[in-house]
Amino acid sequence: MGCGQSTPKQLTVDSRGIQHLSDQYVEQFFNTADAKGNSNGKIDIAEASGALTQIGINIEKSKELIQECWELLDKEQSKQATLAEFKVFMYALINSEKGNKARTIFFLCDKNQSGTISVEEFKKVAIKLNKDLTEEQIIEAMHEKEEIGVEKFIKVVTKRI
Ligand SMILES: [Ca+2]
Ligand SMILES: [Ca+2]
Repeated sequence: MGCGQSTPKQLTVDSRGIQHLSDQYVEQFFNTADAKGNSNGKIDIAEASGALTQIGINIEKSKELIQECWELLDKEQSKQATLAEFKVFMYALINSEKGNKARTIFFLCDKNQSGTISVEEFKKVAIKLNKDLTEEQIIEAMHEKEEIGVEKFIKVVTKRI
């Protein structure tokens, strides 16, 4: 299960097997890290990594995954994350697996942490991952469902057409 093998008290696992960090913990961590730095309402990857260590993630072992996750999130390459971005970063990271980019992208898109993403979000990311995927194929894959889970998402986006 991703890089969060142990289950520290800040982590909970829902019925789908998806891990969640308490909002309170993430916010507290963010504010403390930002206050130690320049209090500009943003933290950088080094500051963010402190939270990973606290919840038992080995930063050295997960280096590539952290880098990939951060790069996917930080589209303007500002090297800084707001609280909202940091929340998504942590959520995606604790549920990611090394070498499974589709999985990381899914969780980065699942901003409300429901474990599913909508058709609109799905279209955005699926096309990014697999340029051969047409809108019709995406809609067909959704079977008119409004939301799609991670297993189904990976199956569709990694399918070679
Ligand atoms: Ca800062
Ligand atoms: Ca969602």
